[in-house]
Amino acid sequence: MQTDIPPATLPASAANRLRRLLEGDRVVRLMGAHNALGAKMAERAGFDGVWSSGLELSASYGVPDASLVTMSEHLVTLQAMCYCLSVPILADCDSGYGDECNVAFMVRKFEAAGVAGVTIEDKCYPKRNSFVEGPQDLAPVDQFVAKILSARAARRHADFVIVARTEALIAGESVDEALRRAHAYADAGADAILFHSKARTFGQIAETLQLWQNRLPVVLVPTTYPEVGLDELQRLGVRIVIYANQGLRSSLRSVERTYAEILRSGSTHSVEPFLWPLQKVFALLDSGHPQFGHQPEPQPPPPASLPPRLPPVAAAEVCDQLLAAGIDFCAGVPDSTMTQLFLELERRAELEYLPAVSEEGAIGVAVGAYLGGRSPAILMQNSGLGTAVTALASLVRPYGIPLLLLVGWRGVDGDDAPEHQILGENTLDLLRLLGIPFEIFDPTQPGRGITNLLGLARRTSSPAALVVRQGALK
Ligand code: SPV
Ligand code: MG
Repeated sequence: MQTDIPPATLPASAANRLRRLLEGDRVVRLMGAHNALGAKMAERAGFDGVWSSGLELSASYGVPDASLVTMSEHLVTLQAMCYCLSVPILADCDSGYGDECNVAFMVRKFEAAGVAGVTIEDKCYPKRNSFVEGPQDLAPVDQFVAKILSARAARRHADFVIVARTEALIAGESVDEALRRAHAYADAGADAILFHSKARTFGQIAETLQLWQNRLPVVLVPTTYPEVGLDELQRLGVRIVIYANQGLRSSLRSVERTYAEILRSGSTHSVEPFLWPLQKVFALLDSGHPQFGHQPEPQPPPPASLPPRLPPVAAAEVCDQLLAAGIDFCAGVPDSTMTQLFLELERRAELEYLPAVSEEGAIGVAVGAYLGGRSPAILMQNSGLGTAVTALASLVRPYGIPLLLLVGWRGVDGDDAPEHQILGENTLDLLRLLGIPFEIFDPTQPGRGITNLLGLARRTSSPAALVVRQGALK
């Protein structure tokens, strides 16, 4: 039977892709991950591939990086990663999960799962993480050579990459010993050598590389010498750089802060601005999944065009509304957008107004007033919002002060001095970034924004901003 279906072309295998990267002429960047989600994030960010880090994997089980997580558990993780990734994975296989028989079994399993290559290190089983205090037991060279030979014999395709990692420098041995081992591993047929070091500077590795003369491609993990840049690595001919655990450490830090803030504030409101929207999570999960295809991630909406300016409202009316909402104290730095309001405040005996020389100072005074039982509002220009970032982020937000901000919005309506333009364009984003809810002041309903925002500020124990355009007050 004749068909006109073209022959299927299989994409290059992961091993082939890693092999080609290894043979290319630029440093290949791998990012550590311990599950498919982290691996997807690495791919999405643009890394060339993924390092299935033993430390991260152990951490995901909540246990030390000490050969406790089994080969099969690693395999399950790798299968999940391979299912949804296009970039290749280099698996961190510790010391090979046993002797050379275990290495052969592992290579077969990992290669079949779609992994591009393995790294095996010359330490005794069980291994301990390279950076923990205490002794590090190196395996005899011939024992490790047997593992390399076994890995080579077990792989089904010659593209499958075998990286031999020497821990000689980690174990306190000399550069000469590291090189002696590396040469033995090269003789045994390793495809690349990983020289691991826990030195705080690049000097030890630089010396090693100079003497190694790129006999085989070099892989580095610059965890303890993080200042070494890509240019330097490129200059020295390094082929792969592994950022082994920065993903784990950054999520731990972020999670720690988020959890503490939820417990402190009694709600999730204040952390919302720092979280991915669920739609973005869904799009990440859909991407690369055959059933769902690639959903483009939602992009932030383009800046909404501003509605036309409305006729101004009398500043006296705004003062009345502030009083009606319970505001009894104002502090601020004069701003031409709200000149009439500042003048009105100075006339009102029942609404105490304290001019300040800086927005931070005004916030400090207002917080003091609040703690003394007053109900304060702050008036400032949007340029002052920049000055006040520290006070807002370090004082008002963490201490849960329900502060109403009236922010004059210069630089947005196109007819202002050029020095106001950048902050004008970014005022709303700056408020979003600080997690401060806002409304744009509507002169036709002067009480609405004040009541809404003050209510919100009091309910959520956080600041809220009313953004006032030029020409809104008279
Ligand atoms: C890992 O990420 O597990 C590694 C690198 O092997 S290190 O933690 O530096 O040993
Ligand atoms: Mg490891």
